[in-house]
Amino acid sequence: MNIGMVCYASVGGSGVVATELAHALSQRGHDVFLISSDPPFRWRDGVPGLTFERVDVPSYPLFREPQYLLALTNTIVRVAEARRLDIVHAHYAVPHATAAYLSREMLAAMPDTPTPSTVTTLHGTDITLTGSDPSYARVVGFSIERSDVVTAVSQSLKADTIDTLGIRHDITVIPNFLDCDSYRRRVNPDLRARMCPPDRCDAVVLHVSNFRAVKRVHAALDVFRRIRRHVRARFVLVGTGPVRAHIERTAKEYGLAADVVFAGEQADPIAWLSMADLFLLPSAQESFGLAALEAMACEVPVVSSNVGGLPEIVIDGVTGFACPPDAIDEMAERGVALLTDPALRDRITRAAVDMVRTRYCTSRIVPMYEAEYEAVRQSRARRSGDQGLR
Ligand code: GMT
Repeated sequence: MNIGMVCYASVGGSGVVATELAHALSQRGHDVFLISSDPPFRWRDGVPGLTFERVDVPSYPLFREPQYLLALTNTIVRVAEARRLDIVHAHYAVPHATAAYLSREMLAAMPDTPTPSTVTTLHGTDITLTGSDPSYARVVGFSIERSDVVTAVSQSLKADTIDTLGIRHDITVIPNFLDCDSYRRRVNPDLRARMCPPDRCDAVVLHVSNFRAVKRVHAALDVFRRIRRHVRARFVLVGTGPVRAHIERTAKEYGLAADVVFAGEQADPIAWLSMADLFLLPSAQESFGLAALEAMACEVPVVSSNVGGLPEIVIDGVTGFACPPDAIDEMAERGVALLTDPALRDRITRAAVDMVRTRYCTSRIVPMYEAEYEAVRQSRARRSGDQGLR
């Protein structure tokens, strides 16, 4: 099939999922055109069957507001016309589902171009935060309803979509995934020694995020502060974003500057995950928690909050520990237990790795998207056949 994949380029799970899906589909023989304002974070050049199509948003002195929705719609129409797209797959509803809808309407009016089917994948804050904001909710809800296929990355997000926007469209849950061959623990001893010099440090506690308020990085720091009272641990934070400066100041105020490392954005997540002993994700909201899944695949036990879709992967006491978001003491207690009790740590990491490998590998999940594409393509072909007969 010819597939247009629309996503944000910024660091974030939806861009990662869209990019990895694009790579996997191209490996399975499809022609995929990734439509975004920049090559996304996980983009790899030179992959046969995979082409990057840039969205240019010109700035004119007349407009104070960048016209992203128009530029994106225009780009989708241009790519669909040139590449005869079968599918336009929008990741993150705001405003990508709307751009997909508008472009399909335009293409339907163009007699010599096939009309693609639209697929919208809901990722999280496009429903729970931005999508349900009264400034956007009606157009977001409308665009989701008009998508040919709607998928959500967890059962929890499906329920939130129905509750917050009243969506009636069928929503298929297709969870996030990772490449199980690449996501294995591969310790880089130099990196480990740099982050945790053996004479001063016994364990690495890790947090990876885009440092937005919803990730509650301050709570992760508070959990680490309590863990530090019992274990000679270092806290490594990978990523960057709006709350980073505040967290750096707080770490200094706590007298923890020597034990807290801000590593910034890192291109090789596996190397960083593989040198860690514990992963903290105390988010206020998390529709799936791809970062937690990646940690589990690399044998890093996870202590997270129990919000949104997190308990679907961090099964409390089985594949990790999922605590109420404000239960800082409980999270610290669980963290200390995992760092000091090897039998507990082994049991949890083994169950987590088994779960990832049986349920969340690319090879299991990507065919679910292909099945949706195929079903919707066939139903569109049937509908246009019926119209031709009339
Ligand atoms: O909402 C965000 O943080 C952005 C979004 C993204 O684009 O990265 O993250 C969401 O999508 C990810 C991929 O499906 C999920 O793993 C994250 O849990 C989800 N974030 C939230 O729900 C806060």
